[in-house]
Amino acid sequence: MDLNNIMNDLVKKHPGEEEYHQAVREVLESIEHIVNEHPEFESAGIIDRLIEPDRVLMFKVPWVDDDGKVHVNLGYRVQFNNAIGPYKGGLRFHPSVNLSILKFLGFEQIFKNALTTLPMGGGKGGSDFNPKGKSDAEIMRFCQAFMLELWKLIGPETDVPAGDIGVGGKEIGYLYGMYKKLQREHTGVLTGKGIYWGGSLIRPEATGFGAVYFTEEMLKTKGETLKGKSVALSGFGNVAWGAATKITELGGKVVTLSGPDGYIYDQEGIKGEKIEYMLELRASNQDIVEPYAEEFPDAKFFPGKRPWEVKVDVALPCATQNELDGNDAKVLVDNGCFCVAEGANMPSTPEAVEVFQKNKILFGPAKAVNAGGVATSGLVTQNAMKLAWTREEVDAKLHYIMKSIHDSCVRHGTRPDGYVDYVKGANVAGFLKVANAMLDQGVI
Ligand code: NDP
Ligand code: 2IT
Repeated sequence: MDLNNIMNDLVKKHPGEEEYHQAVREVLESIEHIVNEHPEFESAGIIDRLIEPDRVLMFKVPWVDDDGKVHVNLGYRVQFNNAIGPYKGGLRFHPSVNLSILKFLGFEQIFKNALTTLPMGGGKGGSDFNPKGKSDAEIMRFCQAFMLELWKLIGPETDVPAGDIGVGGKEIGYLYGMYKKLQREHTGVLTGKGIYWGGSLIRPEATGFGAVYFTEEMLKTKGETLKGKSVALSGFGNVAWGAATKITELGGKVVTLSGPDGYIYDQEGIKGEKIEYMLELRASNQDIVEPYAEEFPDAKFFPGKRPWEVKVDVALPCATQNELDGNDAKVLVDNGCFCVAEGANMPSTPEAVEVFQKNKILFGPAKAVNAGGVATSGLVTQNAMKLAWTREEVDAKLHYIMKSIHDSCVRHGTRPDGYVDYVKGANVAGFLKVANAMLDQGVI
């Protein structure tokens, strides 16, 4: 396999789609040796077929605001690969959304979903709609208009969307309501639903909880636990909230959270009512974390800065892609941070990953660390009996899946000197499963 040729071709075909190129390069770099050992992958064109999505669907979403003004946003669904199951992946509503971002997320989702051990393919979708500052009625009208196009493309055995940045339980509710009206049936076509109408307990917490379970497994390999450790978190959304809850429960101390406006440092620890306050911040749709420092005067707000300058033992980036660069990584390592786990998708730049791995600290990549969210969704869609599992049952299954993902990473990523390259481990384990399924199914 000629990595440079493949990448040059991809860049030529899709110029400017940098996040997409970044995600593909990272995977190909770590599976190159496997592909070279398997001539059957080469002759079946597995790599060429894997790096292009099956299809990209794009549509306009016209909607009317509270003042009667008409707006037009772009809507997308990228159905990337369904070798091992129906396309599955979240919807992101954020002004930065474009094809490059959705293709990177859809591509990552293929391997993440394969790692969960459940039969789910990879996809992603969303819109450049900005929920910030919108009324509930506007969000509802937007979701309804979005679903008016999306419903033709999805189905419980075809493609099962869920939430991501800007899409939580509220938006899933509006989207599902419209789907049900158009399709005239209740089906498991979306995950992240409300608990009274088919949703699962623990799903809102699952990504954050799973990320912390994975972190604990990594720490265990060094004879460590989270107890007494200081932790820097970024973001203040769904994933950051779940992670803060579980870290605190396990005896760790979360000292930062962040938003696009800057970060909060709270040396007393972000716990109890302070974690619940994060939900209020998100619900306010204001897009800022500064009010935290007004509510809790022990905390300090650092405008325009990122939390990676704080001295901590463990860091969990939980906001968005490329939010932690090479310099941030150096500062973290110099300050004694020895474990980084990616709650968000691709939050570390390639330079940052290099710094972590060169310094041989524990580094867990997103597709392994944050797979608990989609895994919990997958469990529920499998639960065709429509039984409602208890909190404990879902949590135990989630815990088990995160441990088995960690085992796969160790199996495929341990270097001769004993250092575990979790990036390689996750990529190889996910790739092998998908590539073998594609081989079995012929050229389609
Ligand atoms: P939320 O919308 O609940 O929160 C996202 C957080 O990131 C918010 O604090 C948001 O602030 C912040 N953010 C978004 N863009 C930027 C930016 N450009 N700069 C700084 N901060 C930013 O989303 P989630 O918590 O669900 O998602 C967080 C990350 O986790 C994403 O990378 C997502 O893909 C990933 N993830 C989510 C899963 C899930 O189940 N929800 C599962 C696996 C991964 P604001 O929105 O105000 O800009
Ligand atoms: O990035 C992700 O894994 C998600 N946003 C969750 C996807 C899902 O289908 O639950």
